Amino acid sequence: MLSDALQRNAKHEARLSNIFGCDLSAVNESQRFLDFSRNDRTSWPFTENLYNLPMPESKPLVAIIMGSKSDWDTMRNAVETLDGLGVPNEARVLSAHRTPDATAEFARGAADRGLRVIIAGAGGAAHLAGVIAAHTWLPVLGVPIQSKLQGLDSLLSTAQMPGGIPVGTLAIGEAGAKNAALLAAAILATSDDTLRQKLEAFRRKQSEAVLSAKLPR
Ligand code: RP5
Repeated sequence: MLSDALQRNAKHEARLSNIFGCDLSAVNESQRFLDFSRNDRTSWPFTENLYNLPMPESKPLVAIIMGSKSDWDTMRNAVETLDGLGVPNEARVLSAHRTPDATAEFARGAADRGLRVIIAGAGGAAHLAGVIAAHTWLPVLGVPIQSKLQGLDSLLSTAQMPGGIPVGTLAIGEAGAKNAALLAAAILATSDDTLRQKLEAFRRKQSEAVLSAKLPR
């Protein structure tokens, strides 16, 4: 059973290393013992730990909303990045035009449910992030999804909010989803030292990976 859990963790780490663009095993290894010795299992970066114990439910701090199930391949980068940093999150599909009432209801109740940052990804005439931002004071980060117009329509619809209701807009596509998660984590890290240390460790590993890159020649 332990070896199964180890294998699953190794697979998970390999997938996250791919997303983060560097080898996270060293970061995770030291963090694992730090977290476990502090009994701080809310920041455990995996849904299952080495002892195959289920994670306790922790209240989501970040919501990842997407306009359609077809956005998942992009937005999963945000979810997996937050998971990798141990940030409790929830993800769901809500559409500003197909489910307008449910979208407004979600946004109005988000802060009271304990959410602290909302990430919204949408494509085309992408008004989802702006509509959500209109109904909450929480910071809203927008991810323009690749579209038939290469995501330029999504980028402009998300970024070009008239003054008064801000949407912090990231890059088009996967990089934007990943950066939205890193930015959400940075916002939370202003009042969470453990998370700040994880972000700093991630930056160090990323720099090391760049400096030790071997070119194919
Ligand atoms: C938007 O329309 C979604 O965010 C998605 O990017 C785009 C296309 O949606 P589907 O027609 O694939 O559901 O609302």
